[in-house]
Amino acid sequence: MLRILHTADWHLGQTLLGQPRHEEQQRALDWLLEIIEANQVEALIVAGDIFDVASPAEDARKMYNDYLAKLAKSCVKWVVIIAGNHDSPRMISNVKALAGAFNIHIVAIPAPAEKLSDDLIELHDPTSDELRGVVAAVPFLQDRYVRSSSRDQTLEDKELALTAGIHAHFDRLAEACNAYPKDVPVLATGHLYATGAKAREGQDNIYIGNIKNLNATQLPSRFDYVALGHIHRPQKLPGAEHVTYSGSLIALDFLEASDEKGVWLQDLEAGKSPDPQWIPSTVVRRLKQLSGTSEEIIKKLKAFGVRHIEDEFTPWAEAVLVDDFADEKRRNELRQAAQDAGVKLLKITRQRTAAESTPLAPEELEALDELSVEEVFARKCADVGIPSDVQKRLDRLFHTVVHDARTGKTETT
Ligand SMILES: [Mn+2]
Repeated sequence: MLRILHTADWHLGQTLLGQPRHEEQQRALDWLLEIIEANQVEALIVAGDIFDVASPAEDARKMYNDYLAKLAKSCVKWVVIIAGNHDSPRMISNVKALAGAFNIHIVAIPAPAEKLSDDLIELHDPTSDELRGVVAAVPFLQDRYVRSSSRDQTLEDKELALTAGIHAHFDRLAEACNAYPKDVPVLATGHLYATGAKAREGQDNIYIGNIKNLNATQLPSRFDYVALGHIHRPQKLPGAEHVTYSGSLIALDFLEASDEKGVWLQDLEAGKSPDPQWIPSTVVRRLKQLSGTSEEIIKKLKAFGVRHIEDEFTPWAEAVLVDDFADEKRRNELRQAAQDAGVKLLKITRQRTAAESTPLAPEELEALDELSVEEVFARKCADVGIPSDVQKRLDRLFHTVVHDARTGKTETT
């Protein structure tokens, strides 16, 4: 039996509407260490997105390095870390050799077919050298690693080739694992979007080449457990309950606030269906979007503040004015009410009414700087008259490009 803990999507260095999350992230990592010690975890799996951006700030890098040092001193015998789409493979591998000396294995770029065994992490007991388990580590698979493209391929052909390439990668790893004795548990870890996974609306940049990239029910049976990252909502996949997402460690934005955060604890035995135990995190900052007229929002702010008056972290809110003006007087009233309620108000926006959202006559043209880039793109597409199925794909591609530009990523997915 091998006791593992599965976490992912730390997004160290993330900020929300300009607010740093450093303190919460540090507390969440400390909590994780407490869970590790309390349960005498043997192997920790971190399924990608260690950092929020490819070039994280200095304090986020320090948090990562310091944490690896703490893990090295903990009861954990092995750590396996893979790169997610937010991570710069080179950046998270900076300490690969040093970490490797402490049984912390970082896999950032998938090994080429002829060196596939590099991505099979053998968990040898540090004392007895007994082989206790194997981890097939699959970092975020960029298009170019799994698919050879040709110019005359249609978009559909490319998507199919990509999915086939990703499955082939997992299949090859499982096949290589057949060399190990049958009683050695094997788990896989990856960072991608599996069919059937429920992502919250609007989580951007989740596809590789626009599609759900993995069919969990078709993964090789040699994998006793599959620890995934990428989707921020924790879940077991329907029809393949040994395939799970741990979700992000803290709620990364207002839309994730209603999801519980935590980690999966799992005692792994070869050939036995796993029954991962969910451990909810106790490190929580309450985030809430409050909408209505300014009067309604003020009431909601008070109730929200009272509910969380004892919380470790000041609750954060975003106010969305509906059917009301967003003049300076109302904004000041909202700010004051938030302050009195012990709530930090990060943003005040106003929802456009249906009448305002209809296309404008030329004489009412808005200034370009009043529109978001998404709005400009949507209107341009509407002008051109693009079929709806093509539009969906275009939207995804556009969001990927905008997201990468905003997060400073140079490699698009
Ligand atoms: Mn992520």
